[in-house]
Amino acid sequence: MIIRREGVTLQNITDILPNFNFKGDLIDCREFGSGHINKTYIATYKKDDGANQSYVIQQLNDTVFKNIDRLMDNVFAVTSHIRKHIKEYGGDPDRETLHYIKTTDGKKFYKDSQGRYYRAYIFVKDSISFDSVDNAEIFKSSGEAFGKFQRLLADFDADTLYETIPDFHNTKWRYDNEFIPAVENNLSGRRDTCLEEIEFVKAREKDTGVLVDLIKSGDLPLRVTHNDTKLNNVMFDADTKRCVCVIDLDTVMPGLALYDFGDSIRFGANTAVEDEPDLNKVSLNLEYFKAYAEGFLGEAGTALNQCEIDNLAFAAKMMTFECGMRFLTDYLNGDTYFKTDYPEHNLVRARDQFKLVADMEAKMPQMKQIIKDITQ
Ligand code: ADP
Ligand code: GN1
Ligand code: MG
Repeated sequence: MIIRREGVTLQNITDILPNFNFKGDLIDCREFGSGHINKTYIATYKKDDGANQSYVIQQLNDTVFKNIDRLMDNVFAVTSHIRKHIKEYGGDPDRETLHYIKTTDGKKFYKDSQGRYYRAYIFVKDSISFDSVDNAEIFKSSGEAFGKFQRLLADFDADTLYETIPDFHNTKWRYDNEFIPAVENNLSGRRDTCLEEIEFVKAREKDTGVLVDLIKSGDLPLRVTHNDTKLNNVMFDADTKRCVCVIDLDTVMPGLALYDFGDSIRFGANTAVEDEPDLNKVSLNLEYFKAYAEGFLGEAGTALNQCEIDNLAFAAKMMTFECGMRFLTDYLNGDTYFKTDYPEHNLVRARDQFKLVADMEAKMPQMKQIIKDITQ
């Protein structure tokens, strides 16, 4: 069984900071953000000219990511590729892509005496992230950001990318090799508390191979994709509420445009948050679905083939199903992967995702019609 290593405390993160090329005097350092994987801090420095500069420091999760060296090579390669394109179209590369800060000895990450990994980047100036969608415009803007991200990487050589998590969105592989063993092994002893949810997943086994089979048959092309397109992985301008920068590049790998579309819908078109315990509040907001589809397809749409377009609505359901299955797997394994705030957290998240899947199944004809109206 994987044991998650304890993260650093605020007290010792300040001991890590001098290993990076930050400018000025440290005036504040605190934990930040609501990601489920890495441990994120924000440190603010007063520079010699009196202005403040904030940096983001992350302790990387090295049980999830097995080769930090190669992962950081990926993110440096991807950000410099995007930076080049941003310069070409006259954008602001320092604000529109992540800007990594190297260590004082010129490395891409710092490893401490206990073997923990850290990286740092400039806090995207005057930006905020959202954990839920406030209005359709915001969600549409995030669709544009992820669509554009995919477009900017269309000429990136996918063969140079290291697969940070193999089979990340291979739902069939996850079903056979993670979910079923988790049910059988029942490591946490919690199986009896989630029999209904286990049945929900098993009843949809045949769906798990649909996208994988379309890759095998050559109908769906692999592209360089983000693979973790939830709303809080994009930074918005604090004033205009327009998207500025796509972040969290740890899972940029060869994948399907459908994964990026589907995962955004899973998170942002839910009428409730991902871990809402009151399932009456969970449903698919069709207005948000339409807004995101317009934004995403407006930027990336012309590159998509008919098979990709035909499967957009199904992919939204599949990414929601896969994520629910991963939460349930983690609950059965004893919470070894996702950060949790209380013992039932992963089960609550899984139930929320499955309620959303059921609602998407009921609304599938409307979802398909919306895509048709946009693309015809
Ligand atoms: P995780 O993999 O744990 O999700 P992220 O890289 O997404 O980690 O970071 C967690 C949160 O920290 C983000 O949702 C965002 O709010 C904030 N964040 C990360 N990087 C930056 C940045 N460069 N500028 C501003 N905020 C950031
Ligand atoms: C994780 O890192 P974060 O919080 O952005 C996870 C995604 C899940 C998501 C569910 C590397 O994303 O795959 O969809 O939680 N990231 C990884 O909220 O497993
Ligand atoms: Mg994140």
